[in-house]
Amino acid sequence: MHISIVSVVSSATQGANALHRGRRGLSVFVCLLLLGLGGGEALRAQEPFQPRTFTDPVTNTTYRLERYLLANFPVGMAFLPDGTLLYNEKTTGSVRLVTPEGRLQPQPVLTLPTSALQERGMLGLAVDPNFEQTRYIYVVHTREGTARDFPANQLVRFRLEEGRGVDPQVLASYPITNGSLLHNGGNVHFGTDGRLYLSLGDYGEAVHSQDLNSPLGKILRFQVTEDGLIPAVGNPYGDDNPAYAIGFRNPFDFTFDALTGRLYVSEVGPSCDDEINLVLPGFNYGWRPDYECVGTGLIRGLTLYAPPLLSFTPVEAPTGIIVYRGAAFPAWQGNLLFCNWNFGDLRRVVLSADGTKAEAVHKLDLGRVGCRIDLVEGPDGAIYFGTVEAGSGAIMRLVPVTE
Ligand SMILES: [Ca+2]
Ligand SMILES: [Ca+2]
Repeated sequence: MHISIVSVVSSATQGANALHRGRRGLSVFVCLLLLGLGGGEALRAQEPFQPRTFTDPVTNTTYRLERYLLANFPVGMAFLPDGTLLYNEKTTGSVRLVTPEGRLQPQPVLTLPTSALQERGMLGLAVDPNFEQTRYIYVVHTREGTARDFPANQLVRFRLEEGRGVDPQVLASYPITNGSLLHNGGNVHFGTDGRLYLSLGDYGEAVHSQDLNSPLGKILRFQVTEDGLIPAVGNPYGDDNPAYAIGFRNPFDFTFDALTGRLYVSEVGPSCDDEINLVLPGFNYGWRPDYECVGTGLIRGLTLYAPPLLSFTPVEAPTGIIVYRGAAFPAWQGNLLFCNWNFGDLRRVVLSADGTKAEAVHKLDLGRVGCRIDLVEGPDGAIYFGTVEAGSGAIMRLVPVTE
């Protein structure tokens, strides 16, 4: 890495507030990374975790919080159809495999040389919708810069063969020409339409978010072919433009409701206006230079502006997000669940029947454990999430308690 903080600061254009927030984000991140390396914390991580039982008072749902396994900064997770769990280690560039019985495969599936400073790293992870035929897995990671090339966020596809990742292929590469360490976005998921969606942050320059010729600050939609990616037919800004929705700052994660196909995104705002958005094709989500905090109000002068479902000030940095459709917690069916980096809260949002409004926001008690990063529903309906406490981190899960 040859990027200095000074160059990041001088290249950022979105004002003092955003910079302030960027620095604060950095210090939290660095502190947690240091905690991960600390001997005392690492020792504590070796102690068995005592499962705890909690009750959601609103739905009278009782759940047990368990530690599934210790894991190093598990920022992306995805289950295979057979119950195998794959997860990304943000800082090492590795993809790891956990058998359906819960045993970690000693060898990583794959390790890609990765720049993991601040918000960079091995980030997004997705399983091909036809995995049983194709064996394809997709990841988004930040490739180091070289003497000739800028660092870049890359979408890489590989085949999973007997626990190993083979034939990695770079499908898309988005160079970080300003050297920014922040706002990578960097998540990948497949829609219920079978298309591949990718989120990219603004790399610290809000002007990209409104520029239809830039992939940054967008949610992109592609059709996957044997050879690679092409913009999906029917995309709202033209068949040759991958942009699906614009005006994002740092869309950290997104999810599709398996029942309705609706797309929801967690969007990390500046020193105000962290958001959960319902994403519709061709709509503008408002992030731009000289952004002023509006909460759920309207922004003048933008066509097709879509206000968020939820807006948070003071900010909490929303991260992993799902719409729960499992059988294990019937009372939470169709609820939107998301975590936040700043406080480690797991929030449960009751959506309107058509999924277009948030009717209530609750918090699920996790004791002192923080739900900091990714969140997925297991094939058993249990809810899995990544934390960075207890040394370098762990994958925790909520399982139902029935008398
Ligand atoms: Ca917005
Ligand atoms: Ca996710």
